[in-house]
Amino acid sequence: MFTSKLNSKDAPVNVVILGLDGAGKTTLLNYFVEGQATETIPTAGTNHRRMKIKSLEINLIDLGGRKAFRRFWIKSIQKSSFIIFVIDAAARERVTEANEALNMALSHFPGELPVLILLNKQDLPGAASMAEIMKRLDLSGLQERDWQVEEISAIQGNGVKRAFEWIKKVISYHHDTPAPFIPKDIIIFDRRGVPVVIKSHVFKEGRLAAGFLSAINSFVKAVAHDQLTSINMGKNKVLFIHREQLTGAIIISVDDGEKRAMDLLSLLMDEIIINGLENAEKTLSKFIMEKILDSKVSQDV
Ligand code: G3D
Ligand code: MG
Repeated sequence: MFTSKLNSKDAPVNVVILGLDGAGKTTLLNYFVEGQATETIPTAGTNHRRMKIKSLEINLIDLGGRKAFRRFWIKSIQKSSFIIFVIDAAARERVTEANEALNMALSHFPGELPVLILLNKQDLPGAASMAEIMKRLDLSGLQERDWQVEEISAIQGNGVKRAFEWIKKVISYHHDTPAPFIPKDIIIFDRRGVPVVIKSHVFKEGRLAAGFLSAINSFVKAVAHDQLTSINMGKNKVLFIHREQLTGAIIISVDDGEKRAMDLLSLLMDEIIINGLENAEKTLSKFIMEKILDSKVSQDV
């Protein structure tokens, strides 16, 4: 879910900053955005700030932390992909209350989304250590997540850069999913080595030079089918799968991942076998639309 939220490339990523009133949320937000602490007044509504991490728009939302406001957190939490939870480490008497607020927040936050807990006000002499606070927090809501705890001072900026680096890392990690993988061609041969269906024919792309095609063709005919698993041809690589009298060939660039290609081809061959050879062309077109191209591209084809 995190991945899908972050993959909607046009939409900014919402990061919500939560914590009790006075924990230092607004001070932190200002530090993130301006690189220094600026004076804050207690936040009654919300503060929104935009920033960019690489090409990604980040929408930072700082919500009022007073008890009466906490039920308004839920809507923002549900729209967010990342929670930053700020705890005033110098307010030992409020750690239990902070823990309750944290768990309330987590109960509305999908279980695979990341959480950063910041133990703020480390500049104050009486601030509790990470070990002390961790002992008092119920962290069961974090089990399956990417999560991290950092000690910071939002006023002096200590630890803020480190915390921000973690946010950046997690957000870019989830965002930098590989580009859609589009093989150069897919050819399914029958047991005599005759092509049953070819992707570039289905889409009239004509990407494969005729010579290249016939070379693959002769390879398949010449070599005992089930022994042939891959050949390199210049910048291209052809991978083969043999199944139930059919040979599937997928042509990729030598830089492409073989596993992805083999998984794709294997899936396609299963579908072609299930739907019958006579429907191979239809099965291939549908497969390309649904499994290879995204819906926008497929409309253009
Ligand atoms: P909130 O947005 O979570 O409610 P604020 O909290 O950012 O408004 O901060 C509440 C108070 O804590 C502010 O002081 C702020 O200066 C102070 N504060 C925030 N971060 C730190 C920190 O790291 N160290 C110290 N010592 N103080 C911090 P005032 O006096 O304006 O109420
Ligand atoms: Mg505030």
